Amino acid sequence: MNSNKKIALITGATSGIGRAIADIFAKNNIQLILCGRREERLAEAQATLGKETEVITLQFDVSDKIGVQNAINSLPENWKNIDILVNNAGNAHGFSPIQEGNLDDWDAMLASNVTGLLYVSRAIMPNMVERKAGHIINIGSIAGKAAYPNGNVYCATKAAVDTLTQSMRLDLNPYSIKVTAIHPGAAETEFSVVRFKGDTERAKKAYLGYTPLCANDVAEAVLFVVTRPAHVCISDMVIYPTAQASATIVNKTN
Ligand code: NDP
Ligand code: 8X3
Repeated sequence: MNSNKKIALITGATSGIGRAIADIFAKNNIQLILCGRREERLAEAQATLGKETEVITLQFDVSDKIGVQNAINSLPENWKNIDILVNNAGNAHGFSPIQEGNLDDWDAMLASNVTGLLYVSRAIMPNMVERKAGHIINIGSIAGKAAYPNGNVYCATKAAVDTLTQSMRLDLNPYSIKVTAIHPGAAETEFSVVRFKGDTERAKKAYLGYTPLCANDVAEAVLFVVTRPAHVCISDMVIYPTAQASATIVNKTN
């Protein structure tokens, strides 16, 4: 434990964008609280990144109200002052027209992408308010900026992330807490495998014929926003792959 280093809590640190943020934070002298449901992935991340910085892990589902609060309460005293919260956990489940939507998929998306973000933030914000310091980064999506066919509930959850980010910035303004949303376009992670329920062939097709973002492209943006001077808050950042102009317009070369 090094009291000169910042402490970051990252949700969804077991894969994709969250893991890339953990990697880049570790290289930049930030202590890590890594969160996710898959324990073996958390253990691997701790073993690997523990060589570069101090790391602890918390295993919980962001949509479990009690589980979230218990996990945050369980932090050792010298880890409780979280400087950076990255609300990254989330996924799309399914890809159907709204009239054919699967109710369990809807529940899962609302639970992880909206309710979970709220529960984790609610557990951490009071400490930031008390210290009049902190930075919250919410990972939204271009899906929250404009709906696309079959995106329906996923798009709505990310529009909620966009609005909640604005609300947080307003309510936390008196306490000098920075609030940022980062909205990536297509990034090749486990995202499409989850959306298409383990159909890896279909997931791969989402990234064929162009160069999508990689998780590290988003992580570099997160590192940029958390390393601005105290008086600078990047409030909203949209990041597309160069080939993509909207969720549905992608310049495919083959
Ligand atoms: P991944 O599927 O690779 O990662 C999702 C992460 O979220 C995993 O670490 C998973 O961990 C965690 N997670 C999901 N549900 C829960 C839950 N209920 N409780 C706790 N953790 C959960 O996808 P990405 O890295 O791409 O996604 C990260 C974020 O980026 C998401 O919010 C996504 O919506 C957003 N995004 C992704 C884009 C893309 O094209 N990939 C573009 C725009 C935004 P575990 O399963 O271990 O719990
Ligand atoms: C993930 C990007 O375009 O598949 O949020 O919704 S998209």
